[in-house]
This record gives sequence, structure tokens and C-alpha cells, in this order.
Amino acid sequence: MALERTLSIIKPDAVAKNVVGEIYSRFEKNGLKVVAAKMKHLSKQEAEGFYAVHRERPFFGALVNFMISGPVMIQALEGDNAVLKNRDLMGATNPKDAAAGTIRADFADSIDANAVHGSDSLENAAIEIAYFFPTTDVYAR
Ligand code: RTP
Ligand code: MG
Repeated sequence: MALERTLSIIKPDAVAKNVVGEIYSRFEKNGLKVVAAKMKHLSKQEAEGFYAVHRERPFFGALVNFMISGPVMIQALEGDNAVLKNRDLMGATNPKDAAAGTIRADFADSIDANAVHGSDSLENAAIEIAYFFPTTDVYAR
């Protein structure tokens, strides 16, 4: 299996629900190690830049406004097949469609307030990690 890194964000709704530790525990129990982390209240510009691929979508404004509604917890995760493993732990984008036992099934309220972000490809993972962390702040383990 390939050792990978992926970018995870615990969104404002889940930070407000005080389930950061609960979500970290799921990463740890499934072989994903935190190799960089910080809490941050994103500016509008930072959120727009992060989700730039979605800027033409009808939900872009709502997505950005939600992401700046409170602090988020941002982490790089490392492990075997980390990108797909994290997506599996997260569950489907809409919590109504998320499999039982996934983070979104357990903690998300709606397609907007859906608890977590995870990179969707290895290529995007590298871009997203670099967006938030200088290489010196990512700790190989
Ligand atoms: P994320 O990027 O946050 O990890 O979520 P994702 O890959 O599962 O979903 P994506 O298609 O990348 O969409 C990014 C976020 O935009 C919101 N969204 N709303 N109303 C809608 O149809 C809609 N579609 C997407 C969601 O909050 C999603 O997480
Ligand atoms: Mg996405």
C-alpha cells in the first residue's frame, strides 16, 4: 500500500459541537497520523482561494460563508492510502446519503454543515496541504 498524505478540515459546525477529539480518534484508530495541525478562523479570501475549483457553482457563496462562520481545525494526515481512507471515514457529501458510522452520518447536519473536508485526490492533497502549511510545519512520522 502507498504511504500518502491528505488534507483534512474539521468545519465550523463540528468545531462548535466540540467533537474535534472524537474525529481525531477516528483518524488514529484507522491508521491516519496527524503530521500537521492548526486551528484557524479563515478569512473570506482564504476560504475562496481554498475552494476556488467550485467558484462557478451555485453553492459557492454559501460554502464560503459557512467556512468562515467560525474557527476550523486544519490537519495533514499521513497513512496507507490516506486520501481514500479519509474519504471513506468522512462518508458522502450529503449526510442523508452517508453510510452509518461515518463522520458525516454521526456529526453532520446538512449538505452545507457537513462536519469535515477531505482532499479528493493525491494531486489535490499536495496542493491543499501546501495551501495551509509550509513544508517545515509538516512532520514526517
Ligand atoms: P469537501 O470538498 O468539503 O470535502 O466536500 P466533498 O468533496 O464531499 O464535496 P464537493 O463536491 O467538493 O463540495 C464542497 C462542499 O460544497 C458543499 N456542497 N453543496 N448544495 C449543494 O449541492 C452542494 N454541493 C456541495 C458541501 O458542503 C461540500 O462539502
Ligand atoms: Mg471536495
